[in-house]
Amino acid sequence: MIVSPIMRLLGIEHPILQGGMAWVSDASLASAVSNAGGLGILSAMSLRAEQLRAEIRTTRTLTQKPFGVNIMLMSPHVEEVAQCVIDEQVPVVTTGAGLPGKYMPAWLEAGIRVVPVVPSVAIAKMVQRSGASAVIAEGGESGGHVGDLTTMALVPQVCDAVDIPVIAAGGIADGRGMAAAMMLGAVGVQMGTRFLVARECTIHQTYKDKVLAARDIDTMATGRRLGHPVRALRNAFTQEFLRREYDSAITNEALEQFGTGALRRAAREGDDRDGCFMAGQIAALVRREQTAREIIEEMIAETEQILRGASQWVS
Ligand code: TUI
Repeated sequence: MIVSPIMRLLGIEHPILQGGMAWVSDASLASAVSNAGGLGILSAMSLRAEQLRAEIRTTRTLTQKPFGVNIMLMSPHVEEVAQCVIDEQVPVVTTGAGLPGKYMPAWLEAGIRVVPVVPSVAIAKMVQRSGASAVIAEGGESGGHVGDLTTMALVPQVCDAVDIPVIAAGGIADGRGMAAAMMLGAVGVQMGTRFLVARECTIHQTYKDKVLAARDIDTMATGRRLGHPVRALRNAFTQEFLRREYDSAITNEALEQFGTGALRRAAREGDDRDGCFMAGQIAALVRREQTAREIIEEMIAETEQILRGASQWVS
């Protein structure tokens, strides 16, 4: 068993969070992770409040355990989903792709534990001041919307800068990564890419197959020009996006428009020409489909073995 202060804080049995991934993290995946003792997280992505409410209620029929909702702060419906998590008494909210400050007082008032994803020390300090219970320090190895710093550089700097627990994310897919994150000062990990291939993950099989077949150099980040680079598996879509990104005749609005709907096409339709298959740099470490429980139990067993063996380096 691995013991960590976030187990008590979040009401979980293992310090592993499942990332809230748009078009991926639904009631099926989140409930499976929570039932296995981790923290399953639903993605509010660009849902309307009524759609999120339905997903939250479905999750409650599938698990008695705590779960979270990830709110993507660039969503056009952020105001209504921010209220929805209060109405539905969701125990944990994680945020991404922006600053949650505006919503914090109402969430704290409702007794919600807020755990923002942060890409830098400055933002970690800011969310600590506004009442975050913990932070997820996510390095740019991760899939989706990425920050500049690597997990290796970011996690210890965030740990030094804040007094609240730090969870590491980005580039972690096995016990080696989890043990290393704990050596950097993290009290747990959040994983996205490894859970893409969980049996309970409902994405298109083509997406899973692409993750399972990926090599180390098969992801790339596109969209720097727009100020929010996104890491995904290289394919026809990322090639074309990159070409347009370097074409000064194409406006930012047209480039945004080109990206719209691409993640849905990947996750729901398995569209390898026009879909954006977001995944982290450790996709190549993910080699087989397993249940969420198998993933979590294997992670914990490997981490335990590595942490127990760590004293071999000291005489
Ligand atoms: O949010 C993520 N990963 C995501 S969001 C997403 S959907 C999307 N699609 C297209 C463009 C943008 C988003 C796909 N993957 N991870 C958490 C994360 N948060 N990574 C980085 C940040 C972040 C960045 C800036 C958090 C706070 C922040 O504040 C600074 C600011 O200026 O808002």
